[in-house]
Amino acid sequence: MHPLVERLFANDPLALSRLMTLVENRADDVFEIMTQVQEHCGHAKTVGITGPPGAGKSTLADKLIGHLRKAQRRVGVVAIDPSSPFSGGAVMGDRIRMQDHAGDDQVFIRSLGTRGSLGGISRATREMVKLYDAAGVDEVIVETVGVGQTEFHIMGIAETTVVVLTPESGDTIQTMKAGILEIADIFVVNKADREGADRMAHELKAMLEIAQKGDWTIPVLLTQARDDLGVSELHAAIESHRDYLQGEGRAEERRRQVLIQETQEIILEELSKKVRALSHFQTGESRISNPYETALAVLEKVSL
Ligand SMILES: Nc1nc2c(ncn2[C@@H]2O[C@H](COP(=O)(O)OP(=O)(O)O)[C@@H](O)[C@H]2O)c(=O)[nH]1
Ligand SMILES: [Mg+2]
Repeated sequence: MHPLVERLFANDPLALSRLMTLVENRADDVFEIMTQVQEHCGHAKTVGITGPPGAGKSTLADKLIGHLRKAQRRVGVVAIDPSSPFSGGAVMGDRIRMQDHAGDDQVFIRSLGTRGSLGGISRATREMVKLYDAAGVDEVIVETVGVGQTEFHIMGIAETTVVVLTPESGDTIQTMKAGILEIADIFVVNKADREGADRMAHELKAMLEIAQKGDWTIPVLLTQARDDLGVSELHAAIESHRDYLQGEGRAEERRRQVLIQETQEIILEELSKKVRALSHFQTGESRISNPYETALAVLEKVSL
């Protein structure tokens, strides 16, 4: 077994951290590591928190962690930060906003910079969640910034996706109608201390009436994350959504879909590694006259 995986299973937090770094850097031994880690997964619950920058996602996550800790749950956070190309400086703000739990050895927070392809980010995020899971974490929160691109990929990673908006998000909703409806299991209008929160919630509810998503009624909650108002209701809504997923084979069907998606991601990333290893044209050594012919030559070598 990979020595770090052995230490992970022996509850070594330093091993967890080192494995996270290997995953983030897409190290060569990730494939081997994850093959071993996979056997120990399946326990952790996952929540995705997404929405525009500044909506209060990290503040909300921080308060949610507080509620989960009261329920004796071990918590891991993956904060995906597209503004940060390197992990070192990523989500300093988030670290500050989650510092309520800085001294708690049952709370882990990791950031993931988003250089590389969306597919790669999706796989790396999934793998970080699995590392937490195998390390005995009960609840994994995945925070992603954005409306319409990267957050799309927490679909299939998070069982429950919370979309956080604010009273000022009117334009966001207009431009992304279909997109957010597709990903949201729960809506939160945060900063409800500000004017227009009720109107925003009404607008969302009106939209949801037109586009009902199966037999799960998407709740629209008002929160004031900074003051921990409405967060226990959010926690309860997440629990309800989990109960809903358990019903009528939905969890089973979801697992099946996720496994297919994951397998495709792994194949694509491994293939593209092979292609890169085979292709010296990237270094400018060879002259390409016909890109289709060159591509075919490379593909023929890969498909051995
Ligand atoms: N007025 C108000 N501000 C809030 C509330 N929740 C968070 N904030 C502030 O909004 C800013 C952005 O919060 P943050 O959690 O970093 O947002 P993120 O970018 O979505 O993660 C911070 O200054 C928070 O203190 C709230 O309920 N009301
Ligand atoms: Mg944040």
